[in-house]
Amino acid sequence: MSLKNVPKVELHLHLEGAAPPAFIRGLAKRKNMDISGVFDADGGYAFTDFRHFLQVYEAATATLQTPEDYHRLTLAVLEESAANGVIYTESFLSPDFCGGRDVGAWREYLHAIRDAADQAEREFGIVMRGIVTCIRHFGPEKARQTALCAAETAGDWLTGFGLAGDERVGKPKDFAYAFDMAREAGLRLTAHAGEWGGAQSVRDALHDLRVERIGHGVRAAEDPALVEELAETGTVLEVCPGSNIALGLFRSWRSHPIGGFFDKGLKVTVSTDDPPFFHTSMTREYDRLADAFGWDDAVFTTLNTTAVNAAFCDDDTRAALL
Ligand code: ES4
Ligand code: ZN
Repeated sequence: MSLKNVPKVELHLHLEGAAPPAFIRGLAKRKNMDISGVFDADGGYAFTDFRHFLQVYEAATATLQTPEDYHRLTLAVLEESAANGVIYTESFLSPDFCGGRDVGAWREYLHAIRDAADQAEREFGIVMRGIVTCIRHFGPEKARQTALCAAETAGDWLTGFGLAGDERVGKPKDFAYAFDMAREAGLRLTAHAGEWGGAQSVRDALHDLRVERIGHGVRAAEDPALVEELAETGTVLEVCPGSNIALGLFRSWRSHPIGGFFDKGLKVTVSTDDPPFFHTSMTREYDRLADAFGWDDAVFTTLNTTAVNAAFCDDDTRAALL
């Protein structure tokens, strides 16, 4: 049985990372760009580990060069999400890739993405909101410029600010200024932590950036006191099990910590991260979790209610999802 038609809420999706390989191949061909190293023999994305993944991601993203490219990308991504039963999605958007952190250029990219999101809502019934993300391995100065782009466009659609990229580079504290700027602008906050860094990395994101959600957070499982803190503070985890398994962080679905986290009452949600890169979809995530942990519709309803309550949208939008 497939859980394809179960309504799903996704909080952690990188827009460029959701680009179908054929879409990127088509753009590269039209622009006469040679990005053959990006693909494997089957035409999928090819990478060996997380660092290589980030390089391939950036090489594929180099084909996206105009607001119109992002308009088409957003429509394609949302159509695919809706086909998997996703009714609401929060997507990470990167001014680094959309106009090189120039506020004026960023406004044009954001306008195109929003326009595509409005069209997708009318045509496919899926609701999208945006989270501007800075990229850790690009450094704190670029993060500040990214936060300025976010602050200038904050509102009812661009609702959050986040930190992605290589968790092994730098410390959350280096990004505190950018996060303070985003918080001042009314943006809600999340950060990737506890994926390539351990429990201390999650603590640092919580205490130094004061985020209300953590992207991944799965390595908190190594520290029972931190699990306790996550439970007590009601921190929401954007867990992406298929991504973790594809990148070799855990060997199997059954050994993934999401099962134990749920049993302990942590606020867990399920997302795909970068679905074509990890050969996954929201349907596959749900199907594998059902197989691994015996989760039924009641569990998935709990996960989705948690996700709706943790979504960075306004309360009217939230109420329509519950
Ligand atoms: C990421 Cl910068 C970036 N892009 C896509 N997926 C990611 N995961 C962590 N950082
Ligand atoms: Zn991610």
